[in-house]
Amino acid sequence: MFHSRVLFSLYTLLQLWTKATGVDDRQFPSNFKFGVATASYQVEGAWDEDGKGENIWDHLTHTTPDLIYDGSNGDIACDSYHKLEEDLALIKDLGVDFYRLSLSWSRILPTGHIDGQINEAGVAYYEDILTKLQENDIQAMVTLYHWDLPQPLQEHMGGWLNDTIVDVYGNYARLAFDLFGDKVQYWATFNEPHVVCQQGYESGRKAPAITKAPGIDLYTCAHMVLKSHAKAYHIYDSEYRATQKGKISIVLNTNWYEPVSDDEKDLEAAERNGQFSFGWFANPIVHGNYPQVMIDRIGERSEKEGFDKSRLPEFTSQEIEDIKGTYDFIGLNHYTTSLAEWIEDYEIGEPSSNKDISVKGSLDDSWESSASSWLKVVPWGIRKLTKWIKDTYNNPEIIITENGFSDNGDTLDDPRRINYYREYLSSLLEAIYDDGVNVTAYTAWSLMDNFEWLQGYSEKFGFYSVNFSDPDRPRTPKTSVKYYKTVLETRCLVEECVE
Ligand code: GBH
Repeated sequence: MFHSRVLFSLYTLLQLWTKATGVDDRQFPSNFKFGVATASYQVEGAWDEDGKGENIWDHLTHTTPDLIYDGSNGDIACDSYHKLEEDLALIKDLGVDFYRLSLSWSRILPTGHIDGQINEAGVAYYEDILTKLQENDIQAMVTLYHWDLPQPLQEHMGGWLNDTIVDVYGNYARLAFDLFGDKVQYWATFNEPHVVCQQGYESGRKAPAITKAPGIDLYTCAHMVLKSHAKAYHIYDSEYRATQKGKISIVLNTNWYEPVSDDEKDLEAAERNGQFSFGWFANPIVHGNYPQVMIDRIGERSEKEGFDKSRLPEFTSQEIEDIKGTYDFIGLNHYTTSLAEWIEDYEIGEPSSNKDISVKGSLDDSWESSASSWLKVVPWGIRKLTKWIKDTYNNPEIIITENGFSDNGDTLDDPRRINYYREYLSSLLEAIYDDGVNVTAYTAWSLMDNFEWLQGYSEKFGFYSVNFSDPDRPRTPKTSVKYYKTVLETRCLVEECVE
């Protein structure tokens, strides 16, 4: 076929180019795993079918479509709810070791509550995916919460601001372990709590888009999320681990924060940035309690602002113990790097989390761009970041749970995506072999183009292109499919390393 020949020669060219650009020629360890990811709201569609309840993304996109770049929503998305066989064929074709997906809470429990109705059709859908993955020897990594909270829990309880959500979430988690745990090798309790809380309850760039108490609500949210995470971890640990033998943790996102200079103050600013983003969650989970720099700074500022206690909630010593150690690995979503520069602390006034951090962030103009304003191609960042995690958090097992590149999807030929993967994976090989970082698996984002939150369908991260104007939502492979397949087959990034 003419088409595939063009793809093939392009690929050969890229391989040749590889030799010239110093891509690492070592092979990934034999037990290293590769996967690919999606998330329920971004791909499933069928937003009100077969008994599914409304969630905060259904609600946000329907009530304030102006917030979404193209006024779109996830009502149909990739229609994955109806295209299980097709999706499975794509996953199989890639040759991945595992597939990372998330459960739509309101598809399983329409009200969010365990004592409401369990939606059998929703359960059957996930049952079906997981069974088929198992039949095909593909492991499952399942995220319990990738941002789609049942709307009733938002409306009647205030979502992640209300303490009672800890038990409500715990019950949902137990049900999921109970129903699906025999087919799940990796569980993630939450996807990116930083985004859930900072964007959901401060910047307003994610549902429920609540912006009314900056510098306060996001910390309350994180407090509840951490307690909910620990709750689910302990339920799994005490009730399911022995029989189901999976691993469970949380997925945290962070940039690498590169100091703008080697001035002591910029180094301090970059470290503080990392503590306020990754450390906010990693410190309680690995070491117990929030990072000291957060406790100190938010405490001091709160006092000066006239609060009678810190805006950062305090854990009881029992809670600190409950949360500490609740990880079997660290799930890391990493896409990009930003620069961190020391600045004078913001003056006391209206609180905000940015003022608490007081670091000036920026991007380097020389870094290659993508279709997402925040995403620059900075491959060495993943090496520095994983080394920092190794050194700061007791050398944990790290699983890269997301990493990927966006373009605007003009063509099926996506050499810039291929380049991104090659360079980031090359840097990861250096982290593994030269820095001794214990990275055991890697997940590309994403299987296919999908609903990119406030960016709607304008930024594409997929290996497969989806035609969103066709009611059938046909999927077509991009050039990067062939690239990722070859990486997975050879477990390496250059031709020469394979005998
Ligand atoms: C991931 O987050 C998500 O898990 C996934 O669902 C998503 O599709 C993927 O990224 C690609 O975006 O709103 O301009 O302030 C990645 C971490 C953190 C990156 C928040 C974007 C906000 C940019 N994200 N960040 S902005």
